[in-house]
Amino acid sequence: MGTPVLSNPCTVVIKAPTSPTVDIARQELESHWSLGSRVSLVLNKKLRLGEGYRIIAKRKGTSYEAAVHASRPIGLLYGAYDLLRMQNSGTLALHGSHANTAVDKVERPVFPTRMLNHWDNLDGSIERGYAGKSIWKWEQISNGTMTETLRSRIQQYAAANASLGINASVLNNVNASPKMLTREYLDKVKLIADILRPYGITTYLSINFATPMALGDTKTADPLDKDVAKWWKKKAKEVYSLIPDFGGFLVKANSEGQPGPGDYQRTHAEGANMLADAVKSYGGKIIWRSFVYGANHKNEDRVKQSLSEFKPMDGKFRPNVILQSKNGPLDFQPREPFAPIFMHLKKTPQYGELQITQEYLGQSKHLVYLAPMWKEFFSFVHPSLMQGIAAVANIGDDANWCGHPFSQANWYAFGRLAWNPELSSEEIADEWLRQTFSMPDEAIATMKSVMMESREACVNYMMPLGLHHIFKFDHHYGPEPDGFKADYPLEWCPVYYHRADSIGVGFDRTVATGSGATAQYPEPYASEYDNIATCPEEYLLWFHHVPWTYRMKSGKTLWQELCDKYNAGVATVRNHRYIWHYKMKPYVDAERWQHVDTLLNHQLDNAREWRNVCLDYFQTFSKLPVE
Ligand code: GCW
Repeated sequence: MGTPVLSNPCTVVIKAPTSPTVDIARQELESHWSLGSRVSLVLNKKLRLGEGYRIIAKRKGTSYEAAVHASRPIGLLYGAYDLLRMQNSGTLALHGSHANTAVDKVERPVFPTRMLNHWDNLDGSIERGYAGKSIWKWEQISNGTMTETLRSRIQQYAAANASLGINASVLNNVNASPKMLTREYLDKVKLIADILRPYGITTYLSINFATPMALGDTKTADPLDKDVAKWWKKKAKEVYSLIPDFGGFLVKANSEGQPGPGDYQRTHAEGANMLADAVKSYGGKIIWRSFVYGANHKNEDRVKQSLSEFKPMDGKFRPNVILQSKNGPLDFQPREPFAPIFMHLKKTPQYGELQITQEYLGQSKHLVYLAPMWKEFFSFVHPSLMQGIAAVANIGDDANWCGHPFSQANWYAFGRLAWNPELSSEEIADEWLRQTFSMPDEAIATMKSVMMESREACVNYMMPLGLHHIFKFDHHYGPEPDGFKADYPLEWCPVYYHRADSIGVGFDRTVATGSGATAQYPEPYASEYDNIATCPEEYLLWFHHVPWTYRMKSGKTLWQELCDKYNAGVATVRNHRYIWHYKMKPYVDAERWQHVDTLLNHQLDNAREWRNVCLDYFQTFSKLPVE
């Protein structure tokens, strides 16, 4: 967070027992609070606010009197950061008409678990990482110490997360190396966990299900084998002896080549429960991912498979197993209808999994603000259906953490929505812009609309009207609508998803003539999506194979509408580039202005390429003119 260290630090009055967390809160306020000479931190267990806090601030003459009350130290820290956020975004200010002269508010997080999933590998690379290498420099940790550079970087990471209320972090890739659980690495993890702890962040690890066998300690990884269960119990004991408040394990099993209980004809529940028993006495959790396809239900439409797999297991998991599912039924596409699994499992606690790193949304090269996409998800899947919310991080060792200067807004927005999914995308963008740039109100408003339009623009120039997964193989950056490889699984091939032919385009998922995926939705969605006349047009080609000359609500043909959407996407990016290039220069330092300007030029080229490649390709089927 932003303001410079002050020469006259304010006095922080502390009515709380000393603790490392309270100490951080004090230091942050001493260094950055500039609206008053005194601010109080008051711990009162009777308040029963959990991780929450109450802030009381009043403007008196030329300064504010402010106090944070909480029932736990972490509440004081979160409250301190909120005060700074209000200061740095102008909600509290000594001048100006729109600042509040008095605030009295109580804040409590909506999701108990607010978690980042790093897809970081032990060799420093990051799966789907676009902001440099991993921030965990494993080689800089040895013999119980780490370099000062690393310690300070991890502290900054922890502070940034705590300032948003993020309280859990899975350090390594779900495609996990068995080496993660060796003593060598656990000793290093302990040191990281020690840094994250006072910031309220619980450390978790992803595990490879076959770890005991891969390390040569057992002959099998069969979850019902006694030696295997014993190995995991012993390993859990070791982990908890190093990190007593360790969160637990995140598991990707029998998915995209990862080992799992299915290798031994055991169910996901049998696999998860064996691990759950190993960590239970320590209060540990097993977070089991539902992102499974190409296994037991491989002949089904991919979007149906995870529900088919996991619905019969509802009620069969131990209480400390959580099922984690992506927001959409396929895979982090620019737009997907919500994943129906959240409504079907009644006895299993669930986490939602979002993706901050823009694997399918231009990576760190496109300005795409993701809050509107996540709000769309919450508008279908009520937050009360989930005990937690996780997101695949976009953090790397780039100096600006996230690659694209605007990608930071997505990390920020995830944290804010995990705290309170009722916040609007606009509010969050406004807060972020004011804390990130010093711009006059008009420029803030302009950039806010750029951010707000950016995700829809991306959908439009990449795959409008419900098209999905027409990305280039492997890297998922550019378009490859004709993508087909006979030696690849069909569900990795773009042609499998758009199904363009001389009649029309789109994936028929209706009950009568298609894959029947619409039937996995609860009413009223099932009927609405199943019927071409009532299916929302943004999902049209997701659920229906639609004739090229079909009349859309606008009165245009599908083909014309498709062309218009692609063009609209390009036009929006062109306008964003224009705004940044011609209007924002006075308000942004030269380096960031240049960086964003270059990226927007690149994004515009890419948007044109998407449009041209896709329309040229689809035209070979529609045989209709492109205007
Ligand atoms: O989106 C796909 C990615 C894989 C990823 C996988 C998953 C970690 O392309 O890179 O693997 O999803 O979520 O497991």
